[in-house]
Amino acid sequence: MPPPVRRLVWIVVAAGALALASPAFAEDAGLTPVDPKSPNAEAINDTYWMLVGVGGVILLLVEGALIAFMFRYRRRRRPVDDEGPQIHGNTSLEVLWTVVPVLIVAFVVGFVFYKLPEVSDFSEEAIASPEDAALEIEVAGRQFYWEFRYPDGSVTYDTLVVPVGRNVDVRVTAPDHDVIHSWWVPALGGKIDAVPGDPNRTWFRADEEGVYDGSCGEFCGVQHSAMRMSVRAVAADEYEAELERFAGNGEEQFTAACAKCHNLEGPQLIGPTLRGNPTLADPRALGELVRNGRGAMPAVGRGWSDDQVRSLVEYTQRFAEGGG
Ligand code: HEC
Ligand SMILES: [Cu+2]
Repeated sequence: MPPPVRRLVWIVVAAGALALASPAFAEDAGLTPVDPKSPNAEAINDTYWMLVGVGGVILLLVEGALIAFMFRYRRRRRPVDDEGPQIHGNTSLEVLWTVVPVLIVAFVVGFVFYKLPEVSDFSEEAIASPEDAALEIEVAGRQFYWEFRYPDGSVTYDTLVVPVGRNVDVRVTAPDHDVIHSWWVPALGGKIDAVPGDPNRTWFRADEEGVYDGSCGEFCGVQHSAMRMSVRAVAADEYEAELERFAGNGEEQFTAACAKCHNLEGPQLIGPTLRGNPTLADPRALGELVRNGRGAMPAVGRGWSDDQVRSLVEYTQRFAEGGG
């Protein structure tokens, strides 16, 4: 090889090694999906591994043949302008390389369509009694937090509490004045967009107790990266108590809806540091501010009920005086 080509080869090899090293050393090796903990996530995971398998076999065959042919048919001492044998047509080979890819594609498509219903709908037949009925949750993606409404009217922020082993019917939307977000809890299934005015629907059933992390999967503004959430799957008999712990909890509400832009103490984030601000103790002024926004502050609480403003003030009023 002439020296410039050799140098180029080394640069490509070194860059490739560096590029692969970062995912390899990432926390969870970076390349594989998280362990699925819900039937729909399992179906997605099965599809992923099927594609990795099919793609991997094709990669090995094609690259293996390429490398083998490079050695087998290299020039050796033949002159550069030596012509190889001229071959015209080979019917059985041509039929083979047409039929085999068609079969592979048919297999991939068939597999995906077989798994698809599991990803998108929960099976109503699995619901034997009213207690097994799906828990319907209204999810609103908002700048820059998640608001969860439960059948009993409870509201939680950035934390969704569910009983383990029960179907959860997730109705995902965003308020009309908001932007598009995307619901995404990898261990509990795929992404689904939260579109203003156009509700979407997905589901999950947590197989194990635990806390499953998720985040907004659609760039939605300045604090998009802070728009994280978690699903807490708890034993059925602890569900009520756990929901009560989070529902209407002003501290959770502040952390989700306000703290992404405001410190109570310390440096200014997107908005001013809030300790000592008298608005924090004034339900009318604070309600007015969060429902309408001001200047660069979006209307993070547009549509909030009086109860929601009250739970927030109950928590924030202690910071209005600079003490606390
Ligand atoms: C997306 C970022 C963001 C979020 C979320 C946010 N704010 Fe703000 N906030 C701001 C900005 C920016 C300002 C400065 C507004 C201006 O331009 O006057 C501000 C101003 C304020 C002020 C001071 C108003 C004044 O003039 O005294 C208060 C109080 C306040 N926010 C409370 C809250 C509360 C409570 C929440 C949660 C319900 C919240 N903010 C959520 C960005 C945000
Ligand atoms: Cu978002």
